[in-house]
Amino acid sequence: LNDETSVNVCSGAALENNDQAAAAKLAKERLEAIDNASLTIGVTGESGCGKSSFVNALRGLKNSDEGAAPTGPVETTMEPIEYPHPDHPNVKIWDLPGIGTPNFKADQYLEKVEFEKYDFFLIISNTRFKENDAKLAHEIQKMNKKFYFIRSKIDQDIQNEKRDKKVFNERETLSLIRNNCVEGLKQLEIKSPKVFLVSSSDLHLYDFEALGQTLESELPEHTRDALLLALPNISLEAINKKKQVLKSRIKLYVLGSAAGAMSPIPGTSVVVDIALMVKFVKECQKSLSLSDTSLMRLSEATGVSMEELKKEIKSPLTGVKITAELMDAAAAKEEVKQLLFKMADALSNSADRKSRSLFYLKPHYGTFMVESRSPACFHGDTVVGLSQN
Ligand SMILES: Nc1nc2c(ncn2[C@@H]2O[C@H](COP(=O)(O)OP(=O)(O)OP(=O)(O)O)[C@@H](O)[C@H]2O)c(=O)[nH]1
Ligand SMILES: [Mg+2]
Repeated sequence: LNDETSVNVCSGAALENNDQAAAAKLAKERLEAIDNASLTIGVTGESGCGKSSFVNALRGLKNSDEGAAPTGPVETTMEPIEYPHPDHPNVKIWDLPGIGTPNFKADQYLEKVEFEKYDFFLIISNTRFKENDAKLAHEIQKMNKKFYFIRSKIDQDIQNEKRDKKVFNERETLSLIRNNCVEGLKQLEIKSPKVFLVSSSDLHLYDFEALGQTLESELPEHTRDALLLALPNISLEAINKKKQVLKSRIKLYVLGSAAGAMSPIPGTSVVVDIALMVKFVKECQKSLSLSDTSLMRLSEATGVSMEELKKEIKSPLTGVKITAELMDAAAAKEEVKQLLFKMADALSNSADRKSRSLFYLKPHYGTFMVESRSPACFHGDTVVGLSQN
């Protein structure tokens, strides 16, 4: 089930039977499944091709940042190392040693790096298509695992061509590089090889965005959304995708926040813990680089100062510490009440009109008190979910 359908099932079937507690339980289970979705990516290729630099870029870090995978002009990564995403630790990126190095000979490479544990591989190559690239692609395919081929350090190729050619055409250069990789892979009988040209120091240029789109279309829903939220905020499109994923979760959080707290007797008060609400807003903040730490990382990775970034960002969540008290205060604002009322209304509309339900909430020492009220009473209270009416 995707988020939309599972909410409809929750708020439809369960609410039609006037069983809000069951609806809330379903939503909570769905949220737990989202939390538990994890993705393990293996970044592989020859020594020095730029694997560790790409791992850092994927995690929104510069090579010089604290916690970044070590990089360098000589062989650096000697054993497989796991790098969880700093804001989304369920996305695990493994920086693998170079294939063909003395400790990781080509013929035993995949066994040694324990290939089974990766959901898919990113094969990195920084030169013309070579024997080890072919070996890796062939072996990964034999193991029934997926891979995407990344031609790295494109900025260097562009620079070299500019220096060496009288007439330089960037598009032709890029197409030449891409074709070389595609042809190399086709010779391995890989039908429609996926090749992406990337520069880890300038992710917004070339094919990084296209890599994100391909992964989005090919990954299963759970892991796809986990990855989408973790990808660096390098374009408006990336941010809008995140917005869609987060938006689709709002209804689940609204319903799920009431799990286990629904009153079995219609018309009596129940209490809803707002910890889940705080968790969701924090998730939005991290995914959109709005917390101070993620904003600082974005500033370092892009070279745009914190001040400039803050000037451009319109979100009221920018740099704010999200606490239960803050959520209480926010929920008391008139415009938030209106918004929450609309949400409650939209949710209850998905149930049978006859059993149409509204829950009314008011802040209560870090939790929300939920009470059944008639809609006429709503103006004095904070509305968050659904309730019997
Ligand atoms: N110009 C440019 N340099 C890059 C890029 N990616 C990596 N490099 C440089 O290439 C060198 C090797 O990069 P690493 O990321 O350490 O390569 P690696 O594949 O992890 O190397 P090993 O761990 O030794 O196998 C470093 O000096 C990086 O700064 C890139 O996209 N553009
Ligand atoms: Mg390395």
